Amino acid sequence: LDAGSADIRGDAVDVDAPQTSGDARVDAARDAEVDGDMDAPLDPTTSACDRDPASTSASPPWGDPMPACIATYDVATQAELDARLGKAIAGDCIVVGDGTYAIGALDVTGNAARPIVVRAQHRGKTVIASGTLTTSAKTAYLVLDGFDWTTTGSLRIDGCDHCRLTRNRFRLTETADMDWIVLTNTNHVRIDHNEIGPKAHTGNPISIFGTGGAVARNTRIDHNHIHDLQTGGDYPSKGCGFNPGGEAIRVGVSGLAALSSATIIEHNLFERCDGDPETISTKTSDNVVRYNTFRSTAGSISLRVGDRGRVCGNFVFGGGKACSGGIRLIGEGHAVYDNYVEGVDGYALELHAGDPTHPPVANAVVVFNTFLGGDQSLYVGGDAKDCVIANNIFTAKSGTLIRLGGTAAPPGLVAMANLAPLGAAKLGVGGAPWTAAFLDRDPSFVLRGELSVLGPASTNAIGAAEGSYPAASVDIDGQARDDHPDIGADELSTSAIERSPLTPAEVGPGSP
Ligand SMILES: [Ca+2]
Ligand SMILES: [Ca+2]
Repeated sequence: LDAGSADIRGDAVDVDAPQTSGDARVDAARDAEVDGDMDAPLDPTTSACDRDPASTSASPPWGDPMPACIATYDVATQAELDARLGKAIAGDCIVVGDGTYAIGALDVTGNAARPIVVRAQHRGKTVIASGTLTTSAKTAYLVLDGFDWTTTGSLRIDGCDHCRLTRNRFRLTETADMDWIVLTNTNHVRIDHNEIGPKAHTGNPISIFGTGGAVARNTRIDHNHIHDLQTGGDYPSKGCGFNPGGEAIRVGVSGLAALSSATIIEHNLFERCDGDPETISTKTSDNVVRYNTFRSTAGSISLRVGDRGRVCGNFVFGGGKACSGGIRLIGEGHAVYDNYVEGVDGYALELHAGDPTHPPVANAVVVFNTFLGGDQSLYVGGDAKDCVIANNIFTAKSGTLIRLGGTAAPPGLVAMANLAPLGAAKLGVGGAPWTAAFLDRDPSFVLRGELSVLGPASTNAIGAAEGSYPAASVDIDGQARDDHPDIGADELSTSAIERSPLTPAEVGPGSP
């Protein structure tokens, strides 16, 4: 897809950015963005999980549905493709025949009503076998749909406004460590319904990055199947992957932590993502990680630095894998609710004390989760400040259920109405507030599919929640909590189940 032509800009006035902006819908969208940028971020402790960060004004996700093509062109050779891209204007759909192609600079400008769509004629049979995709600030509303990416290059998406990578397969050819898809200076990019992996070398399949004091914003990463990330490295004594820089998705770097990137990571399936102890690492603010499923993955959801994150409605099945973990929090104002974590090797929940370069967790609200841990379930750092841990279920198979980083309860901790049936484990802490806030009572789970949920006999959990947490208005199933909420991620309800753990058939290029 090497546009490779100097005449893109001069070929048609429609492609020139200022002229394109004459489209009323584009103007409206851009105005809305500017307005959205000026809104204060949502308070994660009071906003429901399905609300987007204030700055992501594109809802529903852009491209659902995709505007119709104004003109459709079939191409079957590299030369035809390059020629057509060289004169692409808003509303063009370019359908690329089976075969092998090269990618390069792609600076084309569509608009909200008339994107430029470059699509494989037969999904997966058009192979991007060489080259590196680059874009510039001129690129807007470009859609790449259905390609099989095997190139040794990468995707350097810079400056795109509303670009979309959809229903592709990414299995890039690696000869060294490399990031695959890197976003810089973008706004409203969507990466959806792709298959990503396997990946054998260190580096991020998806990196939300920034330059010059800015970070890519309002990215939506949804319905992808991300799997089989490398297991190299030498994590001490565990035999599992540990190569810093191998996160499945990395959002920012520490120097960008104060910036709002408002990334939404939702409805993705992660399987065997073993490249880094952090499967997802967010290093910016106002990010949302929701409704994803993680299986047999040697890492955790880590809000590594940055504030006001939301982690809600995720299913994590560690399968006992070494170095699998649940949710780790550092930074201020995070909200964690409606998550189901089971069978992880590390902590199911970690409220981190921070370190010399990362401030400790503060003002986190962790409510209505089910944490079924391995040897240990909950870690609370000594400097964790003013956090709430309420209405959760914690279990550990053995060992100590709770471990403290300090010698006493951290300052300002509000803990209440958690069920912590001990079985063969010890609570690990004593006195206030622990023994009264982590009750050795059986939730009397029943098995529904692979989930341990409440049943009619779950009297210790049903209606036993305390406090008011309006953000957690629906449970892990997407069912509404009633006026007497139940402890844990599940509310016992007869209403329809809206969400379940994801399977490969429900994500990726071939999914509905
Ligand atoms: Ca109830
Ligand atoms: Ca339920």
